[in-house]
Amino acid sequence: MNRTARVYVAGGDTLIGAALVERLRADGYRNLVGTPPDEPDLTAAWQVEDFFGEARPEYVFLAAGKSGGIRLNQTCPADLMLHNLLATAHVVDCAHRHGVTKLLYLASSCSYPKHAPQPLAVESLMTGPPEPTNTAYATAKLAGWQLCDAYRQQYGARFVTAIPANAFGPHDDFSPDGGHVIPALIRKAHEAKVRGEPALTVWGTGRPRREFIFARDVADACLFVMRHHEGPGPINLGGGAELSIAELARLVADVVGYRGRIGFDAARPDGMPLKTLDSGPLRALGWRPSVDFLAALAETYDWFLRHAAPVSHSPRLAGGLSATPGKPGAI
Ligand code: GFB
Repeated sequence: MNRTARVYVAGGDTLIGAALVERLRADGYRNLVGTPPDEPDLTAAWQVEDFFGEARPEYVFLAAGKSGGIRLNQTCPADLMLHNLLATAHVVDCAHRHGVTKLLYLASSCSYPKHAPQPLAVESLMTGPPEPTNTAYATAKLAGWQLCDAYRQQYGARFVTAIPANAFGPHDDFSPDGGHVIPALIRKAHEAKVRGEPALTVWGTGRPRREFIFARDVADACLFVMRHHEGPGPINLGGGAELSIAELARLVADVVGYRGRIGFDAARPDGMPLKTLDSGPLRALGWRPSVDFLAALAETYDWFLRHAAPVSHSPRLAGGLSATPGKPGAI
């Protein structure tokens, strides 16, 4: 993939998509097409068709598709599944018909069977049901993987699939209800600190364990996979930072500077008890994550403060004035 190639990051405004656009620009890729705000509505087939006809991308990173944390998966399974199925089908089919050289599709670790052996190896995909809290989204991501493989089988398309661990970083969704655990806890710990609350409540028992990967490392791994992995079969992108939710909550509180008590709401779902990836194949190809986990948490908090923190959290404005007229204390 040379630096003059026309490269399209589908979902350039997503957590991983934004990191990919930043990385490609930093690496001197001058012909990025369809970057926000010029991206078509991927749920509208005619818009995707027109875009591919005009922009004629040679390489595609398919990072598009709505996603969210455990709660959003429970409250909006139809939205998440439909958006991912439509966006993926439209981009993969257009990529084929418009002669894209290579496409990298980003699936999700929640597609693994809930009780598969750990760390999760790609051979265990579709050997059992996924975690019930995210079955719809997980199924859409499995369909995306199978669709890429089907185009490979029928047309010899160089469409490969990568499965990242739980990603986090700048451009994440910091909404306390819909976001993933790291951005949600950063927001909650920050708000608890600003309001001087004695305790921070974490969902679930705190016992589940997750492997996390920083978005910038995911972008780095995606470029590596685009250059060095041809499949068949998907490849895991593990970040190597594995810890319990209770340990994570303590680290986030430290990074944010929250000194209060941490409590657990066991009435909330834990989801998968353990979710770690077997990244042996990627390591064997020579890729390793490079960003230290604690430094990545601190950078993510800093990004939150500069881009997503409620303005009303400055002590002078608390309790009344807001950035959005008529909506007290909201952004
Ligand atoms: O990040 P998260 O929503 O994703 O939750 P999953 C991880 C763990 O953190 C769960 C706990 O055990 C949650 O109960 N947790 C504690 C919290 N406090 C919070 C909080 O304030 N917000 C959130 N969100 N979690 C997702 C899938 O599963 O993984 C998605 O639902 C996607 O579809 C994503 O695949 C990568 O790891 O449980």
